[in-house]
Amino acid sequence: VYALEQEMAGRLVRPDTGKVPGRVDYSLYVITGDKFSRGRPLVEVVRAAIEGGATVIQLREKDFTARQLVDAGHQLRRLTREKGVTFIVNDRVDIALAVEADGVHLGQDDLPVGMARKILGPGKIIGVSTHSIEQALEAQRQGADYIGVGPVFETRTKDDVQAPVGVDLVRQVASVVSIPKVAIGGIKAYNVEEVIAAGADGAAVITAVVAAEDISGAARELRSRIDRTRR
Ligand code: 3NM
Repeated sequence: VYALEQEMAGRLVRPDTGKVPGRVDYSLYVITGDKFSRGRPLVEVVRAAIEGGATVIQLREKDFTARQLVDAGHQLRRLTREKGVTFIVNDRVDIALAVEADGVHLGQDDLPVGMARKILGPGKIIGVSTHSIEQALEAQRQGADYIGVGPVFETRTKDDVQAPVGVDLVRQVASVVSIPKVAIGGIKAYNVEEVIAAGADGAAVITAVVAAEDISGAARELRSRIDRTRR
């Protein structure tokens, strides 16, 4: 029985993170945004976010070269591994693999989930940005591990962002989609409880954390409101 248990544990627990896939804590999902961080080094911003309670970190730097992404990715991988935090790379399946990230986050115009899975191999997390019920259901059908739903509120952080979808879309998605869903877009301490109450498994933020003067304090405030509201 012991040997069997060991074998099962070996299959279920990922050797790189010690985490069980599908058992990721999406509560406070912090995305980098170097240009909003007031010149503070990326790795220090992320360190403070984790200290405040971030459970997932996503490297998302649209203006970085591949070389810069690899350098930042290695630093963030080292830090997140040390802290036991999930690490996701935006858009770039190649960079995610190169830096041994836990997974990749894909937009509607990026690689389809199946193709990303084929490249990444088993055991990696694939997230997809969705902006409607149809896209949410399609991402689930394609085998995404989690989805982003947004922009829930008005945000100017993303260049090509669409009109806010509102908390109602989070509620509708939560009622029909069974994979984890993370609300995103304009989420702050004063409105985070609404999205969690609507059924989101977590809140994803850029500026609420990375642009804050007190990064760990901002993360801690969000995290405590999320934990308090979760059903
Ligand atoms: N994706 P902030 S909204 C990166 O709707 C991103 O898919 C969105 O930044 C989506 O927390 C968004 O500063 C920007 O509003 C989130």
